[in-house]
Amino acid sequence: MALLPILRYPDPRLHTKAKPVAVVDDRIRQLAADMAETMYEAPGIGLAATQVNVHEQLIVIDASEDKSKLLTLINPEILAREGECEGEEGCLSVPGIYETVKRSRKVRVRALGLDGRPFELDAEDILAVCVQHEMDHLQGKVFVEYLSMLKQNRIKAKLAKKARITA
Ligand code: GNR
Ligand code: NI
Repeated sequence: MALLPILRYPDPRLHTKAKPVAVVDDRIRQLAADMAETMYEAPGIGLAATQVNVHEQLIVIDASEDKSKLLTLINPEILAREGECEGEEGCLSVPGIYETVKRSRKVRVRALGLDGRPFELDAEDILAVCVQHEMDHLQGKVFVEYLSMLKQNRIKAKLAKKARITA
């Protein structure tokens, strides 16, 4: 097990489009375990491989209250969407920033599990939001890109200032 460093916005590597995982092997299972450890330690409710600078389609999510429902989604695809919702989002790659984003309220997702077999997941509310947020990461998209340019520039300035203080 290992904690992995998380890329911080506006790192250009966060805009890399992830490739599908070709084979679900021990390398992928090790990466998923390290990502889960990193997510729980952060703490966060999801983590995409993009955020740890691995550009393959792998995400881990645990949106449960008691952190007992770890989900690993490999090569996820959205099969159906229903409804709309707006909620505040945060991101481990954009620390301290919380902004409202519009998402589908329900999604049906197909993915491969750690055993390499396909499964389907019906997600709603926070779990559905998290799946969409993580799948955006795999496409190279960070949630702040839904905001106005003005807001994006303010966020960049705020993070740059904070980085100067912590450095
Ligand atoms: O920990 C996280 N919380 C969160 C809250 C609202 C909407 C999305 C998220 S995902 C985020 C972890 C993260 O950055 N995943 O990419
Ligand atoms: Ni994120």
